Amino acid sequence: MARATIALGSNLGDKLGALKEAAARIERLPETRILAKSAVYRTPPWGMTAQDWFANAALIVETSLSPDALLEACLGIETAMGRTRQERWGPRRIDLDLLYHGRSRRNTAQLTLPHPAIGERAFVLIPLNDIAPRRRPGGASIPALLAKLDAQGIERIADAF
Ligand code: A4P
Ligand code: MG
Repeated sequence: MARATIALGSNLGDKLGALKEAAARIERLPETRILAKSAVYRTPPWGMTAQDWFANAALIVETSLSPDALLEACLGIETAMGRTRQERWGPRRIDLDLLYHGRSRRNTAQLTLPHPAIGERAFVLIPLNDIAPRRRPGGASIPALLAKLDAQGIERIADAF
């Protein structure tokens, strides 16, 4: 069994509904249960800014799925929820990023762990802080990382999903 952390994002249609549906689908994965969920945040679009705002959140699971199997399962949930891959960073009903899987470290074309961009994105760090405040992505505390980022316009919109 390992603990894994997943970041969720949605910026199409019923965003909070999409986060809830994704969590329900994660809960139904074999040998996987959710241990903790963050609050839900409204975040300005990052990367490709000419798109709607995102609802972002994060959760921790306990799972016996391997990193590759869990990534595969997450990509399967994205597809089942109607995500079609078009432009990079473009609009999506659901995006699931694997932030951590136990102590796994790897860098392959398929999967990089820990996720390489955690420390650069307030929309990931703020939900992560709800469920894992002692994490130190890249060796720095979450507050220290956030102090260097633009977290303007990020707003808590729901206590749970
Ligand atoms: N991949 C490698 N490592 C991982 C990992 N740790 N977790 C590979 C998940 N996937 C990983 O991802 C492309 C490939 O990355 C996957 O097939 C997997 O094998 P993708 O989800 O198809 O592509 P993407 O999401 O369009 O690109 P990318 O670079 O992952 O974008 P991001 O970083 O996910 O950014 N603004 C706000 N406010 N909130 C957001 O959530 N999200 C994005 C997408 C842009 N702007 C945003 C938000
Ligand atoms: Mg992604």
